[in-house]
Amino acid sequence: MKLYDCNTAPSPRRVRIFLAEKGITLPIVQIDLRTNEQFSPSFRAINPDCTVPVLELASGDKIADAVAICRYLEVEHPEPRLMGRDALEQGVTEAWLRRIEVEGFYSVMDVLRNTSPKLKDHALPGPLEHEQIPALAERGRRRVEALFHRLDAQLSEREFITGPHYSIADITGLVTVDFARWVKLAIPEDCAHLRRWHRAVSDRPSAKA
Ligand SMILES: N[C@@H](CCC(=O)N[C@@H](CS)C(=O)NCC(=O)O)C(=O)O
Repeated sequence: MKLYDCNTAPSPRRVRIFLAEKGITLPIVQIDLRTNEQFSPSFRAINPDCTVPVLELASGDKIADAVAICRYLEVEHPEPRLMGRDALEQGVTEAWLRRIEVEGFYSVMDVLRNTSPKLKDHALPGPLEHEQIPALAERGRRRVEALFHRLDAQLSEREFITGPHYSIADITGLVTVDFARWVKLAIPEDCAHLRRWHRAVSDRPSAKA
């Protein structure tokens, strides 16, 4: 089993933190997104979507999606549980994971990809060209700010996003907050609970992954 990664990119960082929390080490192959290695014929053969992360299994099967990789690893290496310990926790964790991903992670991506001159005509990852739409960047900023306040309220009564246990929702939350700095979106001053949580999850050894 090996992981195709890019050590500066946020999507594979979600998997690296998940692996670190599970105590799993894997051979890692770096794909350099800065030099567009993701579009090389050799990497296209591994993932025609031209994105990282990709988990390649000993069988040759490949999983080319961060959350799908985590789900596979959760089944193969159940402890510690990061996606919920029973049906209710699994449902709640999935709901927060998707909220943070859609309203946070993908909104930061909308801001970055619809404003960066380097990504002109590449407003979405992948091999197809997509023009930049500046209004999506504006909407993305508003969605991220709203999510930060929503998370602050959630964390006012809980140690972690879904309750007393650290989960994949915290991993995606951490990666989203750190990714938001790329577009100069910081945790708002009035979000004390979100700040407290961000300090705590950043102090975990896995955050260095
Ligand atoms: N659905 C994929 C998307 C991953 C993704 O967008 N990865 C980015 C890095 S954060 C990428 O590979 N971008 C390549 C590019 O911008 O051309 C997942 O969540 O795993």
